[in-house]
Amino acid sequence: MPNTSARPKHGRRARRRRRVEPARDQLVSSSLESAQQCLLNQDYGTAFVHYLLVLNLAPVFKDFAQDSFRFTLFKWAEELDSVGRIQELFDCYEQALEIFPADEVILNSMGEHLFRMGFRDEAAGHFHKALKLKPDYPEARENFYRVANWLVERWHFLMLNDHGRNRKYQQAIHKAVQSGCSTVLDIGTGTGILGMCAKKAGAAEVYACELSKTMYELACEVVAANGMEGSIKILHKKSLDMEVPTDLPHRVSLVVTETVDAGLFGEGIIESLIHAWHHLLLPPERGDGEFRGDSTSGRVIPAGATVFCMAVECLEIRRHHRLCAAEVGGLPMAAAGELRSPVSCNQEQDDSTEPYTTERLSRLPGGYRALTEPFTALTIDFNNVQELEGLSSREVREIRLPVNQGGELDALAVWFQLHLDEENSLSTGPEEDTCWEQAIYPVHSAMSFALKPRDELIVDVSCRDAYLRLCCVAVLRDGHKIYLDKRVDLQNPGKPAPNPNPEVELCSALACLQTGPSEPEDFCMLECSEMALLNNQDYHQSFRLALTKLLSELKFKNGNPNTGGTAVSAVDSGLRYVLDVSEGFSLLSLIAARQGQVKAYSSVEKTKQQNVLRRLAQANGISEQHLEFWLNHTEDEQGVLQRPSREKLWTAIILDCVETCGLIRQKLMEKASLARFLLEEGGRIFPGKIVVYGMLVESDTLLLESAVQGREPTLGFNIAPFINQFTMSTIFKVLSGRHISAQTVTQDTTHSFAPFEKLAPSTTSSGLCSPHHLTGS
Ligand code: 44T
Repeated sequence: MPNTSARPKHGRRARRRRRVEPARDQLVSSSLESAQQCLLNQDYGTAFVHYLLVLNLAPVFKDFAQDSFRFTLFKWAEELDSVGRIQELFDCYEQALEIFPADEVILNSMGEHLFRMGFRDEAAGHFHKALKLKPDYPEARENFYRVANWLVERWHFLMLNDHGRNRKYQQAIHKAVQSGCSTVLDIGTGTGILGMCAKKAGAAEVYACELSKTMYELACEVVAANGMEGSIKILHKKSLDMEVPTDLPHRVSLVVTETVDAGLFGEGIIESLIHAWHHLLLPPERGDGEFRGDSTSGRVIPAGATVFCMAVECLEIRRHHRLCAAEVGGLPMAAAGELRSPVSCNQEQDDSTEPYTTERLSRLPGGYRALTEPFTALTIDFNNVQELEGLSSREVREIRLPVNQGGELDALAVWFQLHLDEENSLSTGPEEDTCWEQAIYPVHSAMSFALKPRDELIVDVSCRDAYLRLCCVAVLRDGHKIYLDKRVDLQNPGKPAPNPNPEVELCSALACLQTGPSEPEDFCMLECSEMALLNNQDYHQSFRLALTKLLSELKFKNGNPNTGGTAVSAVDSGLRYVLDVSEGFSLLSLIAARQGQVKAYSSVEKTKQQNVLRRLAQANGISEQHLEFWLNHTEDEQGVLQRPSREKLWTAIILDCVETCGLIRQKLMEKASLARFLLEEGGRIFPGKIVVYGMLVESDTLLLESAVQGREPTLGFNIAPFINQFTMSTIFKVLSGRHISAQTVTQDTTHSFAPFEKLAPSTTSSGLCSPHHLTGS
């Protein structure tokens, strides 16, 4: 404590200080005492406030109180988290970081909370900061590895490892520069590779822009490491925000870019190029079309693209995007109404839906079958600004794909050929050995539709909101048009369209009988992983059998411990209570309720999904009182595990803590030990145990996705050590025989594992580490 008896030096101010200081010191010391006492009493909230006061008033105590302060913060945050007071939780962390801005432990812990709340970029940023402050901090390193893909997406590794692609870009750039394009702008430079190609080819001025901060910083490091620091000007900007002369001294003669995704336009190349032609590029070559190559006209690499599409049958795609069976775990599903994945282009654009997903078709477990030949869906000339501008206003174009293989229509697969210049082109097709995936437009308007040879598939092609949209509209069979969306028949809007699949028709008829006709917009969205789980018959059947077994075992036991001795209402007597705490959409509560004499509690939270369960319950003879939505009644997470009501215990608690990607939800596992005390005698937790298997694998693909493999693939440029800082220690993959070689390969199984870091000399790890999670998640 400062010496309060010291003589004051200056008149009134000093007198005031003399009065204030002892009071303040007293406040500080009594607050410190209170903080410590509250901490002992485990009253973390009050302890935290006292510590804040002490440390704000008397920073001299920072060193002394740092450990207890952290401990208090973490405990209090845990409490706030458990009751969903998230805003307050982050306020506390922010207050803590104001006092200890360079505390790596607080930063790392805040990152963990951010991560769990879904703020992944921000979480990654916090782990990164913690690691920068203390590079040998293992927790932050571990966490950072696990979220590195939010800062540097995995495809950067694939693209940089694709020597063929890099080489073709290099050749095209070299030719353009040699033929006179001396000023170059690389849009979306990533690690800077295309910009460096331009410089190496002899361009006088090279500029590059990159919108991601992490990638921009990486590009700066890479360019410097390759001795081009002064000769490439890199901007942390979106190209659309650039202008002459602020960002570029004058217009350039060449724009190079690979801002394309699997669906070509998803990274905004159309908008970027329209802007570039208007603001950043010299005017295009006119007249004869032949590029003469001088510094007075502008051009773009790639020069253009051709987009292809093809209809495919693919079980792996089907099971992720639509319901594949009429019954799940013995439960007829007709009354569920339409269930869809969030990938769809035939509905109004909405934030929760994407027009396509991406897959590398050749690597999908179970493979795929082409039902049509590849067909040209669109061509585009990037050197023609009118064409670029006209793209979004282009009419919806109908194309017809002759079917040459019978099979179920599951999706349209889309890929493209990128014409870098007259000689060099890249293809992202399914048959190519490249880094590219294909864009997948799943079909889910009909439960199943079998195409026959000689059918013609009618597809609408349009370009809206900078996305290429393809929609399977109808099938032309023996001169008749069969519309695929059963809810609209364009020719006969009054009547539902004839459905070629009698089973589907029967199911929808039954659904209508039981629930009345559904509204056209009455569909329910499920995540792809939820859909895949719903389609997993073994999974539901196993739960069903286990539940049946348990309930019949208990039925023959003497008396019901729930009701033993106490008076119960007639409705409750003999009832068993089953709680399903699965996350997301789950049918297991209904499967339990269907056993009879069971009251089931579901944890499904979304209203539309609850309605699906209610409809299914009604259609399957489960009365309203026998299905409850647990989370509708509990205000906080603590309540998730409670007794069904006073004096009752659970017969079964379904606690499925394995995510479809293979991760184990640690929090839910922890709850299992708590749940045990809430079970009636003979009651069970499902699953009873989980066996985790592991195996050592060798996989080139995995390697290519994990780290840049030296200098060779990147044209001799020194890029690998920089981007490989963002290598992850654990990744999640569906493994199939094509990816890996190992002793045993389980098809169609998802595993999480840590790859060997073959080329990362800094790792001391001897190989596979145990796949575990972010601390606290
Ligand atoms: N992924 C394909 C996308 N950018 C390809 O920030 C293929 C996905 C893919 N910067 C598996 C395999 C593959 N101004 O760093 C990014 C991005 C940046 C811009 C400045 C702009 N207007 C833009 C637009 C984008 O450009 C970089 C590349 S974008 C696309 C790369 C291997 N899954």
